[in-house]
Amino acid sequence: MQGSLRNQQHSLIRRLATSIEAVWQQNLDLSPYAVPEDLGYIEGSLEGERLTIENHCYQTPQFRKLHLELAQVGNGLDILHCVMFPNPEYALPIFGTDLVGGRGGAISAAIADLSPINPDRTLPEPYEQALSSLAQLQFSQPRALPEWGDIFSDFCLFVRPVGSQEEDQFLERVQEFLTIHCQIATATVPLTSQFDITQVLAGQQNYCTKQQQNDKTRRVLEKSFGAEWTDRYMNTMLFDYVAL
Ligand code: BLA
Repeated sequence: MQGSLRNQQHSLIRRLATSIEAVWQQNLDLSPYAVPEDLGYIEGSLEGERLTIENHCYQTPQFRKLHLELAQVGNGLDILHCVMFPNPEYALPIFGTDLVGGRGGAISAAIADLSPINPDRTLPEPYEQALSSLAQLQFSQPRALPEWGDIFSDFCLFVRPVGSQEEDQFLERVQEFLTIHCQIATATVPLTSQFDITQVLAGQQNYCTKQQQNDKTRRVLEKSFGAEWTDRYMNTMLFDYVAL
């Protein structure tokens, strides 16, 4: 699972990418996922800076799509985006993480969550238990969620990590989220009731339509690829869902 982009990226992004793939490989039964042919490796530059995107996708019995994306805007901005979309037969939360920052400088946004997909926004009991027993962390610059961010759980971590100690802390917490998630997911029994499966699909759809409202992501993509391409990319690659 080697990529060329990550070697040029911010060290926290590089470390997180490597760590995500390691946890996946250790805990899940990965098979290839067919990325639409023109969306695996993408370069664009319309009016502004060159944007390069590298996509890594897998599937497993529990997850219809594991998506790890690395992106680089010009020479300045580095991005890591990762979402694990469960199969609709598994009533699992959606793991997501996003890191955005300048290469030489600081990461301005570091977010990670296991997001509930049921209307009352609670996580399945094994998740509540495991996540509640993690150590309390302190970050000097917590960040506030945008309006569409009501999809995230109470365990959501959203910070601007300052210094290498906070970067390490963020990385470790994401590793903990991921390990807990993979272990619970692989022990979870699939749903059989069509009603329950429909509820899962509705929850996933809500998650995706909210994420599609992130104007900051949209603006970065539009500058290099235009509005039409960005719409397609956000709806088919970043936050696609199985329609009800
Ligand atoms: C913020 N996402 C951002 C920002 C940029 C991007 C430029 C603003 C950074 C800042 O405020 O400091 C850009 N993110 C991208 C691009 C891609 C990307 C271009 O993934 C892909 C090519 N976003 C996600 C996921 C989550 C997420 C999975 O993709 C959460 C699990 C969250 N990103 C997220 C949030 C913000 C953000 C909550 C802050 C939005 C705001 O403050 O309005």
